[in-house]
Amino acid sequence: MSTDQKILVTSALPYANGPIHLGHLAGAYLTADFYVRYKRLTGADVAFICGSDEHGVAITIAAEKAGKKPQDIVDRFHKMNKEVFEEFGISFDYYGRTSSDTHRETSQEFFKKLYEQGFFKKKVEKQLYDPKKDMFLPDRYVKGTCPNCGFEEAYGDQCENCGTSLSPTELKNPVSALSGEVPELKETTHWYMPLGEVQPKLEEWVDTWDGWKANVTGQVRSWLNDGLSDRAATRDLSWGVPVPVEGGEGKVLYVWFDAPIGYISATKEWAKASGEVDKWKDFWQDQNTELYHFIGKDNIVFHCIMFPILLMEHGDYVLPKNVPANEFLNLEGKKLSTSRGWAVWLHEYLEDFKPDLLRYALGSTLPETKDADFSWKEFQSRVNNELADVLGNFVFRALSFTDKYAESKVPELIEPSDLDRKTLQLIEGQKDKITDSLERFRFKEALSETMELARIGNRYFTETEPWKSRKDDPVSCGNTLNVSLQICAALSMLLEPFIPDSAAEIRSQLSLSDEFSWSNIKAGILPKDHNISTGKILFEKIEDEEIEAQLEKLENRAAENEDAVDLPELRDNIEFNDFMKLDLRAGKILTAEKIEKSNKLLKFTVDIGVEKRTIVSGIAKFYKPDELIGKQVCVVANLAPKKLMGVESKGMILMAENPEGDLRFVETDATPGSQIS
Ligand code: B3M
Ligand code: ZN
Repeated sequence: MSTDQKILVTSALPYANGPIHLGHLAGAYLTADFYVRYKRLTGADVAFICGSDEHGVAITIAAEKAGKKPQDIVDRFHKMNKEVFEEFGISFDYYGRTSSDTHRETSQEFFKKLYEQGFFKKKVEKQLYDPKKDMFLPDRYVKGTCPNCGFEEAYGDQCENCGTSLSPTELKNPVSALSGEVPELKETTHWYMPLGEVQPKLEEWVDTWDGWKANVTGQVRSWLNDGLSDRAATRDLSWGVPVPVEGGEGKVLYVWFDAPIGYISATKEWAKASGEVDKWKDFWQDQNTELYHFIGKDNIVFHCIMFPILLMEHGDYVLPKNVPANEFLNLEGKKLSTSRGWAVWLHEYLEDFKPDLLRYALGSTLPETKDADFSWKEFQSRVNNELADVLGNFVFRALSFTDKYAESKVPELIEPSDLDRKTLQLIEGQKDKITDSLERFRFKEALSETMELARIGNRYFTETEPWKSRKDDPVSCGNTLNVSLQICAALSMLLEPFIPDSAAEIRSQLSLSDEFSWSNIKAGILPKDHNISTGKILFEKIEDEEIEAQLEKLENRAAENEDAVDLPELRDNIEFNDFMKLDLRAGKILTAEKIEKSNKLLKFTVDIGVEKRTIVSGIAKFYKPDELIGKQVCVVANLAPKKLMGVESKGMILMAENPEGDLRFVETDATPGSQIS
């Protein structure tokens, strides 16, 4: 049943820095899976590619917060996210990761080719720098006010409020996300993508777009109207794909340069794993391939402007045929927020409910053209009033009636009435509507037209009253069962893209094979005398208590997070010998004074028994010098000396950081000089 049509579908590579939640699903994964499952049934040759985005500041910041190495973070969440997608039935053909060798090679090759073609502009520019942390502050290492919409929590690479992609220096009132300090400017060299120069070429392509969603074209047109500017393709960071050209030492590719190339590297790995090493080329380099990127709206600029420019400049690859981006999903009327605990995590959902229930409920509330809201009450009513009362009820009625009164066989259709015939025609009528909606990426509509067929079946069954005709008009009763069962059979296939487990269950109750194609779906799937099995309840109703428990879980977590107790995770174990290398001593502060020209540093003389030490500490924000004299503190006595604002500091006074970010002394009443162990 294979056609020549090659379709490459990608879903945004989620950062491997946290678990998957409902917002992710509604943005880039569920609709892609609907589409892919449908396309596979049409016989198209489909590759559905995704994977973990394991680079960028989103990862290093998460690692720093957790007191772990970036590799540990990405290993953990790559595994977890891959598994949860699988459990939820997102049918990727391959789930890669951007820390793989193939990816490093592919993205370096890509960069080098553009470099050799003279695409990049090398520039020495001043960039934001955190002197306290001794590092540049690319992307999310800086927060500030968006110059475009005034949102105060914008990141250095993008404003999540209005979607604009930004450079750190464009932010108003920038602060370092690491230290909270106002950054300095320092010179550094980078390779820039001259997006403005290639804008005319991009515009030519944008003009050919056909059938793209208004929310996508609208955003893109507005950026093009503002004019594109140069964007750095490299960063001063140590985590990422090393810049493979001279002068690139110590620098890595910008995460939004390498991540989309991750789609290509994952396709390569998939081809290799399938034993046909070159198969990836059929998908990326054959101009007849249809490439679709499924993403959330915050990724539009990268998939519709930046990555296409890179693909065009490289020249060997196809461009996307469509980017059906979704808007945002809210939760119970509020913006989803992982840090505030306002989210439903997919792995937690799966502990309580089956995948299909959420696939249906979320599929019915997709933020396709505007932001949408998920609520647990609506989830319950979709499951109870639609899945259970309409679909489940209809299939159960048709099958159990056949089981009881027609020896579990499909009765022959004999001289069907007008209503019988019209109802049979509606199967194909609905199928055409569903197909049309799917082709136009209108998934909510496609799903509701599918459920409409179950409604049609239910109404028809009620109207023809087989429980009456059974006694006085057995032929008409047989026709009712035939038509109803044909609807069930069509539903068991039409539902496959949306709720695959339930669709398979209906097919199994109807003794239908799982091997079928979209073109098989028609009015008379079941031949007369086809044996069916006993109808079983497809969907249990969800009780109010179950929904209240979910709401309570959500509220409780939000309340816990309200005080922002953002405690770092425990660090990895160390050996006792490593601990013994520390020389910790009890000390007593003898003098304390401010260091001029610094609003952070205090200079102390500390008696540590064996000697008196000068120690500089960055706690001026939290204490006045006078209140510190006589304080008995803990000191790291063998820390290598370091000069701070011209003063040599010999040792460190131990401080504990409160969740609010205040520093507090670790005090002791031991005699100065006592060893702490
Ligand atoms: N990881 C951003 C995000 O999760 C990013 C997507 C990459 S797609 C190539 O929003
Ligand atoms: Zn903004």
